[in-house]
Amino acid sequence: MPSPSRPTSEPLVLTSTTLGQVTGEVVARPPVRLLHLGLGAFHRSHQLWHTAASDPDNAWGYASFTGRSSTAADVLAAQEGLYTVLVRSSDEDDLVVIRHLVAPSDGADLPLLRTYGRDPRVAVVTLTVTEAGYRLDSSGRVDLDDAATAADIAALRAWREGRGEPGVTTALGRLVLALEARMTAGAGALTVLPCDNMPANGDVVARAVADIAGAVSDELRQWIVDTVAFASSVVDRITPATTPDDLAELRDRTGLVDAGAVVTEPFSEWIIAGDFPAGRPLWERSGVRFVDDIAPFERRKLWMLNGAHTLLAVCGRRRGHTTVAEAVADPVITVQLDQWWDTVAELLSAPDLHLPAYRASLEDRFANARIVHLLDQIAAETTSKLRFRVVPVLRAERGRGRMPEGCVAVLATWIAELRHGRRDADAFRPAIDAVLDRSRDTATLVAGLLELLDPRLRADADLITAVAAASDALLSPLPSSEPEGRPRAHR
Ligand code: CS2
Repeated sequence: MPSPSRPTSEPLVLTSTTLGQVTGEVVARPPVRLLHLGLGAFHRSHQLWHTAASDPDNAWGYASFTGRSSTAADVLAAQEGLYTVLVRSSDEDDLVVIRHLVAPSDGADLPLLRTYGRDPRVAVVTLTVTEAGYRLDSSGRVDLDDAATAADIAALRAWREGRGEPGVTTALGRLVLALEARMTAGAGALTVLPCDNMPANGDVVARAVADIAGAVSDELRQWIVDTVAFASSVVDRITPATTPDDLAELRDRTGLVDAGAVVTEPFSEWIIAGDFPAGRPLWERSGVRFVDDIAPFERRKLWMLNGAHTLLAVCGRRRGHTTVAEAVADPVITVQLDQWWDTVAELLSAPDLHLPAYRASLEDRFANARIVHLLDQIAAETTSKLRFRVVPVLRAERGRGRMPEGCVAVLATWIAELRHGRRDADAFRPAIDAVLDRSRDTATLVAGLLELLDPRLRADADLITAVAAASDALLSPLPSSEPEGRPRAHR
């Protein structure tokens, strides 16, 4: 019996064959010379986009590993790693199919990771694992007592002693595993290039990797310190989670089904400082800047953009807003935002920062309502984010003897929302719950939560008083009964 034929109108999945049919070209793919940990939407809209835009000769392909879930790798592998970046300005969409994701891979596939680690042609490992993904303590060091990190160290030790496959789960544990494979193979130097929103991210990761490796073996630690280059980078491109509507729209426009597509804004920035002993793509062809001193650019981006984002997520949601564009259309929020930017701008002093233009461009970018950037997405991992985005501004201001209203407002609102029972995804949730449960008065509660952000804040009695008063002022009258779930000692 003949098999039923597919209806001709059924859209085809994006692959090199279907793309070739649509464009009439043979779709060439580069060899793998770049590794990535954290195959999410941002990696697709940023590092992969820049690599594709700067590599007309197809010399630099990526093998990119997912984090905790294999979903993105499964989806992209079914499309041979091809996917579309939909660049969405305030009035039009531009589409580009990226061919540089050669091996979308499951992060749990450790033998594959080791294979790439051993390959001397691999020259750079980039990371986008989120601030919380590094599992740092409040002093910025990797927390070796953290259960997952400790388990990885034990697994890496057992692996070096020849006892079975290592079941390593953390991003840094996997990075150390790849480096161990490289050392053992004698494959030579490469560069680790973190692309997460942390100041001095190269130095932070270098120290964390050395600490983990040192707990595994002195030889490994020494090899890493002597051989591996750690570069720092500032990355910027607003990339909200792709929605089913985006995918449907794309299918209607191209006739191809692309479940790996990402939507992003036209703006993109990548600033890098560091050495590349094994080479790198000519990323500058796509506008990437290489600088000697990255610190001023880090502060500008983390404080002006990310700090403002966290302010919008915390204070905007409290006012009932759902997206960034909605929040910045609210005059109450714009007053807070302007106050925040004024404070930050005063602290940023370096030539070359072009602050008025930078701020004006942020206003435009945030107001682009065609980029549906959910405040809930930004609110994930607020504790880690506050550490890098708000606390440095707060400490600089307190050091000058000032009580920065913008910082106090964000912290007080964050705390008021926690007291109201808001539960966003946060690696520090157990610690937050412990503080909420044990604190009998607002000042103790505020001191405990500020201590999670930076232990030095606990000693600042004036700050605690200011945040506690602002937080109390935000609390609506207590509900008559306990909310469902866990009982709360204090709110
Ligand atoms: C955002 C960032 O979710 C967040 O915390 O602040 O992802 C932001 O969109 C990017 O850093 C923009 O470059």
